[in-house]
Amino acid sequence: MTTSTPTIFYAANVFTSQTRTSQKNVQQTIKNAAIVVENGMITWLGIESDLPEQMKNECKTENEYRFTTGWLTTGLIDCHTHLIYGGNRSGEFKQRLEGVAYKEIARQGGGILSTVKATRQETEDELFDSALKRLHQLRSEGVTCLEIKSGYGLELDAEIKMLKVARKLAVYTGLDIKTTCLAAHAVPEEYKDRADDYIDYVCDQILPEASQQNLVDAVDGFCENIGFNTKQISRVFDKAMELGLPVKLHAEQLSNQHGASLAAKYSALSVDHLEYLDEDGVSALKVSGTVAVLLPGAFYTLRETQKPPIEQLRKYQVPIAIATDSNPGSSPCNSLLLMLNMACTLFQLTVDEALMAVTTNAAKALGLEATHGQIQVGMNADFVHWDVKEVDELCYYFGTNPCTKIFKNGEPLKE
Ligand code: DI6
Ligand code: FE
Repeated sequence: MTTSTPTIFYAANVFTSQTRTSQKNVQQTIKNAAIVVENGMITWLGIESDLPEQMKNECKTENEYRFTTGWLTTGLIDCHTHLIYGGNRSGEFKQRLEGVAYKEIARQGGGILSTVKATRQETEDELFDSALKRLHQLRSEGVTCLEIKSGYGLELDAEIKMLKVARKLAVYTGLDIKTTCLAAHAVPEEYKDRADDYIDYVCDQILPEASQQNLVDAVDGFCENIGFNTKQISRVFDKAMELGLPVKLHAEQLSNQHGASLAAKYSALSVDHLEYLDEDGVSALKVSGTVAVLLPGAFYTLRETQKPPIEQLRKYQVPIAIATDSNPGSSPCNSLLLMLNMACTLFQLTVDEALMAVTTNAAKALGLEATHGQIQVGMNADFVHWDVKEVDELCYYFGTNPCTKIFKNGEPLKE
């Protein structure tokens, strides 16, 4: 990379998302701040009056941004999405309104499997186009980094197709996208009643090929009585370890299968959903340093009444992230800001917890904590400017988008 002249961001208010610890110099908010960016990275951060004259002089005026009102935060991170899929499931939405349960629809071959059918039929270009629209919605609210899962292919070619689309979206948009292979999402029709054989196929063919083509950054599974049991998931995880890939897990969403404890044994980056997580599971997460990802959109859509064990997660100091779970079944939602509001209102997260949950902790859920999720020296210069008086308003409003400007690696984001 060539050395460029520095860019300086002046902002009336900065929320840094730095993790509060006993050590000094952790500033979560800075008034009258200056941030110096070189080669896409933050090289100086502090109050404007402390900015060395020499740095100020090195910077050309065209390389200066000044925000005299509002708040600057780091780019938001959506650490759990199923953004790529064919069709939609509004028909099932109507069935659910008439009282048919999500699990029942899945058992009748609808649910995930109906999206699998639609996804297999679409071309790479078709999938790219619909996912790009959803990605634009996320981005318009300040998302600069996200995760995208496969899992609606459930056969080698279709899983590879989805993962390729995810890689292409990253190149096309310039956003940071982590891909996750979720081949162990459901048992496809052609393996009906042969879940173990399907797991053989996932381990022997899908994962090695996806990894070989460098299409996958992590491996996920759906541990549930309508998904896979812990024995089957551990076979998938063993394969992931062999391929040198980190793991995550859809765990305790509809029942307690003790998937979180299993995932912790494999030092999972995250376990996600967690409504039915118990204290043993929470303490296992503490030991492994795994992030608990909460998905209020799925909780809301399925009209779940059991909340994730927030108090216990706090007690054990397990980092909490929030994501959209954007998918056509349980969370047809492309708004991370709405998830912030829902996590506060439905799960009683504090505003501070919620903001950390879509920045610092979401970065950790993707293994990106060294470079993403905070405004701090040494981190990527991904910034969002918000037209709000207090940063709390990001959680307070819903159905409102106060984002005015987005910067990726110190550059204004292209439309
Ligand atoms: N849990 C979810 O919420 C998504 N996948 C999963 O394992 C939803 C999948 C879907 O309904 O399409
Ligand atoms: Fe999910």
